[in-house]
Parts: sequence; structure tokens; C-alpha cells
Amino acid sequence: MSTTGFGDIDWSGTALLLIDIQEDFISGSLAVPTAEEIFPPLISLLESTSSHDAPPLTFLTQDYHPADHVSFASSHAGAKPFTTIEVPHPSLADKTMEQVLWPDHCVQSTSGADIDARILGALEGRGNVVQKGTQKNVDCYSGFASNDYVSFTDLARRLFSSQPAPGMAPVHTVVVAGLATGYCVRATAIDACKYHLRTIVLTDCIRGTDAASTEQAMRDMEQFGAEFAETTTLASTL
Ligand code: VGL
Ligand code: ZN
Repeated sequence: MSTTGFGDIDWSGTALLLIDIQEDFISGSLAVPTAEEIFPPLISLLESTSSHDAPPLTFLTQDYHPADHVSFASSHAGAKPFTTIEVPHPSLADKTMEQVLWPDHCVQSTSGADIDARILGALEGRGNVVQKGTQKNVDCYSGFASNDYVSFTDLARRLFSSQPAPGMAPVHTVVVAGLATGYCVRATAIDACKYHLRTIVLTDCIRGTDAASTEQAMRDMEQFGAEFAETTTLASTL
């Protein structure tokens, strides 16, 4: 894994993407075992950006599923969480898609879907929430698009608008943190690379559900061109 120095980071065109920092992934039904470890470095970064003249534009993705979502094992008779099945492609009648089945998580209007209050507090109201996974028949790991890449959140449109926030320069760099490394962090970072954004993944502010998916995701993100950094390195460029 190559780690980058940040002498050249241009904060005026940098956005923070905070992925699925929600109760169910921290202490709920799909808890990432070491999720708590991301909070000290991430909160200190958010606090130092808050005191900056122009804090970076910040997006918070929120996994937000209907109660009968296709990704829930409970939606498929006899199926167990953490297994993989083929589900019908939502648009292509003769195709299926691989779907990992999860315990019910981040159900709409439940506290498990709430974004962590410490993160919201550190942002002092500056976060823009991007909901995903809201359609019953398709899962959505990336903050940009559903897993079939037929529907899109408004994240790309907002990042690529000519003035993403009042007075802000166009975005060319994203800093990615959150949960879980093997799924939603991976998919979001890879999509950001595909959009030719400079993509910096904060290694001390991401955690995964299991070692295998986490290690594979680190290799995949690097292959697509993501850079890796620790928060202290990044914060020293503020
Ligand atoms: C995620 C599994 C299911 C994630 C979301 O945020 O990484 N993982 N839904
Ligand atoms: Zn989910």
C-alpha cells in the first residue's frame, strides 16, 4: 500500500465523503467490530476543518433501506445472513445479480439508520446527507450509484457543479472515510477514481466487517488509483 504525502493538497477543491457512519454499523445489527476506532482521528479532523476559513464541502452517505429490502436475508425464505445469492436484475429480465445477504440493517425511520451524533456534532450542521439503498429491489454500496448502475444519487452532480458550495472552487479531490471498508467505502472510492477525482482514503478512519473483504478492498482501491493517508498527515496540510 502506498501512502501519500500532502504538501500539494488543495483544500479549496476538496470534499469529504463520510460513508455510512450509522448506528447499525457501529453498535447495531451489522456492527463493524472496531468501528469505534475511527472516531478519535475523524472527529479531530472534522474539528480542525470546522475552524478553517472555508471548511471542505462534506457529504454523509446514509444506507437507508425499506424493511423488505433485497439485501436482507429475512426477505428471502430460508436464507441466512452472510451468504450470497443471485437475485433478479431489476431491469434486465434474463439477468441476475450477485447479492450478499445481510442482517436487517439501516431500516428507514429506525434509530439504526441514524448517522452518529458525534460526527454530526463535530460538523456543526455542515454535512449534506446522501441517502442510498432506498429502492427495494437493488442494493447500493457506492455513494454515487446503485449496484446495477441504473440509478444515481445526486452526489456526482453536486460534486461536479461549477460552484459546489458558495464561493467554492470545483471539486477535484475527495477524502473518503467511514464504514465498511470492504463494501461501501470500497465502492465509493472506486467510483470516485472512475470520475477522475483525486481519491484519498483515510486509513485510520475506515474499518471493515472482516479481514478478507477489507484486505481485498484495499488492493482494489489502490488498483483504481486511490491514495492512502493517515489523518495526522492530512490535517498537517490544513
Ligand atoms: C454496507 C453492507 C450492507 C456498508 C451497507 O456500509 O459497507 N455493508 N450495507
Ligand atoms: Zn445496506
